[in-house]
Amino acid sequence: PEADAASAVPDAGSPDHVLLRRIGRVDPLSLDDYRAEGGYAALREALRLGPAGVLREVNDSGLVGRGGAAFPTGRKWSATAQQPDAPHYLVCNADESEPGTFKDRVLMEGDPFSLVEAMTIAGYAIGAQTGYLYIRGEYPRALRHLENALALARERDLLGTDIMGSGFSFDIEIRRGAGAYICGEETAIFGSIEGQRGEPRSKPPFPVEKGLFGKPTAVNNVETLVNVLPVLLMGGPAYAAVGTEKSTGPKLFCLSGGVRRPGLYEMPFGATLRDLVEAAGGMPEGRSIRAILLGGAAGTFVRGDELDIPLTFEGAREAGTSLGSGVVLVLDDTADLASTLVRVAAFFRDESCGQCVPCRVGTVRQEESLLRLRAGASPAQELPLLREVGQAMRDASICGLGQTAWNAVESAIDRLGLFSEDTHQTAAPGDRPATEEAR
Ligand code: L3W
Ligand code: SF4
Repeated sequence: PEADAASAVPDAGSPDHVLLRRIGRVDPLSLDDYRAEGGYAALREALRLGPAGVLREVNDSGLVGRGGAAFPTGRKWSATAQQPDAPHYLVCNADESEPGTFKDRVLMEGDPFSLVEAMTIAGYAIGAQTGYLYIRGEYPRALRHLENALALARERDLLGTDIMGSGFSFDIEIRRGAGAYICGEETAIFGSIEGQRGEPRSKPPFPVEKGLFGKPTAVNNVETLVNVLPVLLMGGPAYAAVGTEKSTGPKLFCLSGGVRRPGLYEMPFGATLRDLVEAAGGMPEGRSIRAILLGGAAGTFVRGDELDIPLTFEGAREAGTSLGSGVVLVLDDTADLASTLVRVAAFFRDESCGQCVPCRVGTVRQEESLLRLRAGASPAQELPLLREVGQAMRDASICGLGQTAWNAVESAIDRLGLFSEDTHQTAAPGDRPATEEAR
């Protein structure tokens, strides 16, 4: 078997894994391997339950989206299934582009049949006959493995007409992105698939009502879809018992930065940041945690002494941050935070689609101000401007890109004390090293 996906999973083969359990254990190119390890049992169960039964299990499971926004999957699927307009479409958002995110890549490279099976179940539940898999163009190995999986599934009547003799017909088409971050926004994907510019559309109407080609569409992230397999195999209520009441099931965390063993970790919701850092071996000798960026470029910084934050949607929210899609980027005490922020701001300036003014202009102004601050400009002069620009982007941008482009910068200023008058560009008072806690 190809070892690449497993090399990103430091504890590959752990008996505690649900989502990652086949990574490194099966040949990702072999349908026989996949079936020997439990593959296609969930689809068989879905066909036994019928679409309404699948919707019931997914609703009971409490599964929420893993792409960052945590919207209830059962509600999204039920709303799509109920639409009188036809046809219905399924879109798998595999345009994994959030800086620091690599979970979907590992799933697609190391266990591609699981996504094909999960998409088939989703199509069945929402009444779709066609699913589009929109994959990031920079993932050639994942693409190759998925193309192979689709071809083998078709050969064995697991895709196409009359799947497993059930009368249900469904197939999947792959579309590749071309390097634009914005094409991971769910409505920009529609434009990209339809042959238009990949630009976000205003919501409402939500995709469940008017999505791809103007038809009812369910858009789900790769990890969300793959979770549907354990939902059906365990049953919705048993799945809901994993994790916490409001954040159910297992979750993938993309841990990068200064820890000893960065990589992809699977943990049930409810573990703390400390648990995750400890699972990765803590910090190297002599290093402490300066800050942790949760949720990627669109996310927020927390301090190194906030390792008790629970890794749940509600716990993160209560702590004034958010999990996003599961990025945990650890910056040690040698990190140049001002330069990290400039890099984040440059990313948003580059990736803004330019459609709306607050984001198109705001991301440029934000970067300029950060460059001035890094060069020693007075925070008293710059910070009010930066805040005003940030608030305008948050309040008036059409889509999540502009709405979140100020998150990391704001949190670095307010939570880490970066650019504060007293400590200009250094640690804030009370921002103590957390090496001991990290171990
Ligand atoms: C029906 C309603 N559907 C909302 C649906 C909506 C969408 C989902 C979430 O998320 C997040 C953002 C980034 N009836 C509905 C409804 N929906 N109300 O629910 O919707 P929304 O608009 O809250 O968010 P979004 O723009 O889809 C994006 C965060 O992700 N993010 C980005 C991650 C990047 C990756 C990646 O690279 N793989 O995931 C980073 O944290 O901040 O919160 O389907 O249609 N009434
Ligand atoms: Fe485009 Fe930015 Fe407006 Fe989103 S917020 S539509 S990325 S200009």
